[in-house]
Amino acid sequence: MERVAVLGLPMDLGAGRRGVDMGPSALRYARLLEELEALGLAVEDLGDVRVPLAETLRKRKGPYLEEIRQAALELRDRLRGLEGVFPIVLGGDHSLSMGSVSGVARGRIGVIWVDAHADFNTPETSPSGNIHGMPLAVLCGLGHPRLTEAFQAVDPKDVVLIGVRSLDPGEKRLLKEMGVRVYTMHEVDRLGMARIAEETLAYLEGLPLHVSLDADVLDPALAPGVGTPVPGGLTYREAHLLMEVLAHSGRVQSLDLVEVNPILDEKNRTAEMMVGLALSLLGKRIL
Ligand code: HAR
Ligand code: MN
Ligand code: MN
Ligand code: MN
Repeated sequence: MERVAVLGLPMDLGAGRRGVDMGPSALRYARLLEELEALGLAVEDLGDVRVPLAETLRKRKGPYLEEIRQAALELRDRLRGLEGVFPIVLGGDHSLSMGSVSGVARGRIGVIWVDAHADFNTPETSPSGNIHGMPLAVLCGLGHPRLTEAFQAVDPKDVVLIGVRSLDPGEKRLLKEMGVRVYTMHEVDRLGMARIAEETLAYLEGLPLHVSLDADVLDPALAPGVGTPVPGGLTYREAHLLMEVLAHSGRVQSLDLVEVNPILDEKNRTAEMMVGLALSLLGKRIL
C-alpha cells in the first residue's frame, strides 16, 4: 500500500495579508486524511512545523526573512527524514516551498509549479517585498543570499510553470533569462491542458516530480479563499485533468497545497477544491 505523510506549516509571514496560517486546518477539516484513506492509502498526519505567530513579531516590520528561513529549514529537515512515503505539505504561504522542494530533492528533481503567479521575484524586482512572491527564484539560485545558500535546489531548466497570468516586469525578464518553461493561461486556452500536461511530462522526462499547487491558480469564482486572486484562472476540469495526467505518469513523489486563506473563503470551498485535486493526483479516478 502506498504511504502518505501529511505535514502542515501554518505560516502567513511571507504573504501580504493574514489568514493563510489557517490553511492547514482548513485542508484537514475538508477531510484530506479521510479521503486519502478511502483511496486505499496508508496516511499518517505528522502534525505541524512550528512557526512564530505574526502577532508575536508585531513590534518589527516584515518581511520576516529570518523567521521564514527558519520555518522552511525545519520543514526541509523533517522531509529529509522521510523515506518511502509520499509527503503532502499543507500551507501556509508559498514561501514554505523553498523548504519542501529542498526537503524532497534527492538529487535532480523536476518541479511543476501550478500558480497564477511565477513567484520568481528577487528583493530587487519585487514590487511588494512579500517573500511568497520569491520562492521559485530562490530554488533556482536567485535572490537573498540567506535564502539561496539554504534552499537552492533545482536547475531552472527542470522547472515548469502552469496557469500563470500575473507577472511583474522584473520577474518576466528573469524567467526568460533563466530559461524557465512557462505555460501561461494563454497557452492553456490555445493548447488545452491535456497537451500541456503531456508536454510537461516529456520535457521533464526521467526526473522524479514535485508538484507545488497554489490555490490561486484556480479561477477565483471556484476558489475565492486566496489572498491574491487573479481573474481568468483554471477551471475545475482543467485543474483535475492536469492532476489526473500527472498521476497516470506514476512519477510524482510529493505535493504542496498552499495559499488557502479560510478567512477570505466561502464555506471552505477552496480547501475542498484543493483536497479534490490532491486526490486526483494520488490516483482517484472517475471510473
Ligand atoms: N508577484 C507579486 C509579488 O511578488 C504577487 C505574488 C505573490 N502572490 C502569491 N504567490 N500568492 O503565488 O508581490
Ligand atoms: Mn505561489
Ligand atoms: Mn499565486
Ligand atoms: Mn497566492
